[in-house]
Amino acid sequence: MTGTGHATELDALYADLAAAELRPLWTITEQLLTPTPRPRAVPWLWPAATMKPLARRAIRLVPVERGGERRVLSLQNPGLGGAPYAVGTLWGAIQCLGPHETAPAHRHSPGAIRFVLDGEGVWTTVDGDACDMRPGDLVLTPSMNWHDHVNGGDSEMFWFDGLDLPMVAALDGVFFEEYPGPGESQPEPAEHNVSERVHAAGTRYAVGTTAALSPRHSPLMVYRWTDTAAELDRLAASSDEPLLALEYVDPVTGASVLPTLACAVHRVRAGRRSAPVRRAGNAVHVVFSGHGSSVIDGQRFDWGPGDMFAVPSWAAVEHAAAEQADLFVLTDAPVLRALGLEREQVLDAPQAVTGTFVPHPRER
Ligand code: 1HN
Repeated sequence: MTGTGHATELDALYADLAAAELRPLWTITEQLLTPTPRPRAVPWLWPAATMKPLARRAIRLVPVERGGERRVLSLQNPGLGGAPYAVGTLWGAIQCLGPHETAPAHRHSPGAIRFVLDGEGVWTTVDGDACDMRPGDLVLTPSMNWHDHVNGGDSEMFWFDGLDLPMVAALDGVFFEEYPGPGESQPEPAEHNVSERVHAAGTRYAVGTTAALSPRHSPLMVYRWTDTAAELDRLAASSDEPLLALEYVDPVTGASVLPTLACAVHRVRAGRRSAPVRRAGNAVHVVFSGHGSSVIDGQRFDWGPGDMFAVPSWAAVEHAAAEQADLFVLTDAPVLRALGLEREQVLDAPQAVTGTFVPHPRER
């Protein structure tokens, strides 16, 4: 009798708690305090063979205009319940501009990076500095810097966009403004690539992923692939590691390129396999060159140039390539480091492969 009375009273308590918008922790402790991170985002790969034909159709059918602002196809991780994010903390996308198109100038509190995939003729003007974009270049558009993209050439251009938008949105810190003009884009300056002329002599690369922290962004807005490749070659000459990791850094402070985002290139050496590692924090990888495969939490992902893949927090990841491969890697590492949340675990044996990722059907 007491039992039933107690049960009835307990049911009433839960009903009254719910009605009062109160939630008892003891019923949800295990889902909140997981032993290790349990990201909702899943390991996923978006093949270039799927994305590029769709981007070309969008070039044909959808003009770039004020309001829509950009022709951008976001990587929408199927684990995130319809949020247009590659992983919980990072926006990733393919952006394209057709010949002689312009994407209008605007600025916003989320910071962004561009990693150029292919084409030629586009420059991004960042607070008045026109930065020419060529394949393999990294271009920064930091928080609240005006930016527009101008295709002054006759070819299509494709690049990867990475933003800290999900983090800024989670902090309820999103601000956005259209460029007040005159005109929809910033005036083209007589001289391009000014930040490069001033800052490109400094040290722009750091080995590994241990850049300093800074609340400021790098004053250098463009990191050239020719310089990145030369630095990778130098590193390769003095290291026997299967994976060479180079982080792009602020040439003045040695910090990550943006306060919220770290950018790196990982070169997987021909015929080598990297050690499996787990890291707290999310990552998006963009294949710049080479073919290979990555094992992410036991699943094999085969990749080639232009493919993009998501590595959610604490997923075990290792890369292998028959030929030399260069991967551009975007992470939220500076935020985790700033908050003392950085963690890494190197596994001592290669993962058992339990399946192979099959992407959605390709365009024909
Ligand atoms: C943005 O401003 C750009 O300027 C690209 O190219 C992608 C994704 C979300 C919000 C703003 C750009 C974006 C974006």
